[in-house]
Amino acid sequence: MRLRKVLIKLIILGTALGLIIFGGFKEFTKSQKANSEGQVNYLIGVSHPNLNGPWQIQMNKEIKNEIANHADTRVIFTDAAQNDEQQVQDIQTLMSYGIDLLIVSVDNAAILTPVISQAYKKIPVIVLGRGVKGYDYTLYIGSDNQLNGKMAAKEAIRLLGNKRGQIIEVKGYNGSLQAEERSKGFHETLQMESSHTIIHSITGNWLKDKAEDELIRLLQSGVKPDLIYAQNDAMALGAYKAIKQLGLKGVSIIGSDGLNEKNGGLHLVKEGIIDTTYITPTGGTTAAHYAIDILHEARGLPKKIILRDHQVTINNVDSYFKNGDGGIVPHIENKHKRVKLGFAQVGSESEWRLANTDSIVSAAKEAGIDLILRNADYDQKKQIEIIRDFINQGVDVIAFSPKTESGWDEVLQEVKNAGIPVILSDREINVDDQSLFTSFIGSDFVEEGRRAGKWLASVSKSVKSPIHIIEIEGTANSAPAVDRKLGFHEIVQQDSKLQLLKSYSGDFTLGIGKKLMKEALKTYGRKINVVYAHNDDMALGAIQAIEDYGLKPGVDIKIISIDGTLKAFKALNVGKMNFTVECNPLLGPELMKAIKDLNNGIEIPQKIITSEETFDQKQAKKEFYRRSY
Ligand code: GYE
Repeated sequence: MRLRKVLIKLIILGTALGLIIFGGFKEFTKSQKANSEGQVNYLIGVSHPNLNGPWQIQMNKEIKNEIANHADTRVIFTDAAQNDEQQVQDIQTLMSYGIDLLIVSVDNAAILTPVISQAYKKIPVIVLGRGVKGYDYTLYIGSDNQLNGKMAAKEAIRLLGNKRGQIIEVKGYNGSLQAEERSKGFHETLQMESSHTIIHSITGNWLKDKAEDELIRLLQSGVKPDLIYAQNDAMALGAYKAIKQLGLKGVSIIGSDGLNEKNGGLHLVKEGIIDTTYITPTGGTTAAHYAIDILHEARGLPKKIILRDHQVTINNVDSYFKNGDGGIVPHIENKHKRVKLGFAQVGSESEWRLANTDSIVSAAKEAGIDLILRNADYDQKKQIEIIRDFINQGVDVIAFSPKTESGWDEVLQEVKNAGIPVILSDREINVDDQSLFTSFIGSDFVEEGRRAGKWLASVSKSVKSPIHIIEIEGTANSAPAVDRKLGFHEIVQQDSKLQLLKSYSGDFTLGIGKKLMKEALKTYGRKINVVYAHNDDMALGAIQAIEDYGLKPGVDIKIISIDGTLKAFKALNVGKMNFTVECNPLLGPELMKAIKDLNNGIEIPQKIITSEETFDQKQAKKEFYRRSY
């Protein structure tokens, strides 16, 4: 069988080489020629929407250079030249060549998502740089585009000063999620924090010439902007050329990408052609790294890698020229001694939390990292004190699971002043200054809430009468509670028969879950059809209260929960719970890997989002024996 597969691959290689000669496909990397005699184990296909953009070309270069280090791996690139249908075809053709993994960057998410979901059913898929709708992929690598837009808006406010500014927005490609998300971040922040107005929003398709032409047309109609926000540097250069041609003065220009090459953002800022850009890593090298890991079936791989964008103005551009596109990377001083990690654990409130603590302790031991783990007993003040102690103890890195989203600015500023990198573990925070932490490792809680809502919507399709829901929320103002509520209601509100009776504010413990359910039963009794609990422990408490009340949990009242702990699987197995959404507590290995990278001066992603499943009673039966927490 294996020989037959290698033979097929060699035939494909022969054909593809033929195609190259006829220019059907972009190119193979040099190393392929060299190894065509050697063992070919893997074939990667890379599909681009448009390869004439400097950013996409940089992405390719990085992938090629990285894959060239793996003699048994070949890569084929395709370029759809900004034709969405062509890109759909390219992916189908790559699939027909039996590629083992697809890397794809997308312009038009709506048109490309279906063919990518199809591919994902068969092989691993890495979505790179520009996203797709939904979650049908193995790994997404890219920037937080909404945050990119938000940063650009804050910069526009800084550049415009007190003037009531008139802004023109030059968007990327219509239908591109990247363009939409940047625009959303830009508009929302501008509205919330200023009285500047976006007078026009035009589309430049990420291209210099198109942006230039569109702007000339607009400016010739007498429009006088104070600032132009272009969603990439190519279009920002087009904007510069347009205003120059029409002799306009004093117009600020913001771009994004920040490449270190001729007409790249770093040079445009240095030469004063544009005011600001954002270094947006292409993720090419990271994608190639993970592609190799995936092909070699590495375990514990994340679902999303969010790369950090760096703002560049005339004030700091030189540091980027000197230190390369990462600029000054937060790193650990005196990197050769054993790393000392201070971990401020939030508490021991749930089964999930206990598994999380174990994972951190064992992973630190395995990684040879000196761990000081202190427990804040679910008290934010105590957690802040523990972090201050870590500064005084001179630890190299601080990591913690923030009890709530707010109240961290002051102590994190002290940590930053002490030059100690901070990694957020499992829960995010709300801070204006994103440089107060280096990275976040954890789950997408909004998506977890959506999955709970989607299950309820799917099992209630045939039901005509109203379905009454009780929600038991986690700790108020904590990231999991805020986001799991958001995601659940985003789905539930789409179906009028799914009706929320009441939301109770809990704290992720079994005891409170039981107490609040008792209260709900006293008020609503048999009217309750569904309980949505933000974690398993509260759900298990609710189950006890329902049984005490004389009803059958899982039968008379459906139980939906989040975490996916062993105790929840036991309840699913005996039919007392109906559905649980996994939230992975085993964050230790990913955290230690990030700390080691920091110790080696490697820039770590802004966010590492874990990969997670969902389990109904049937699926839980299959998975039960493999559950480790
Ligand atoms: O769901 C819950 C714990 O922050 C993700 O906190 C974590 C949550 C988890 O108490 O069980």
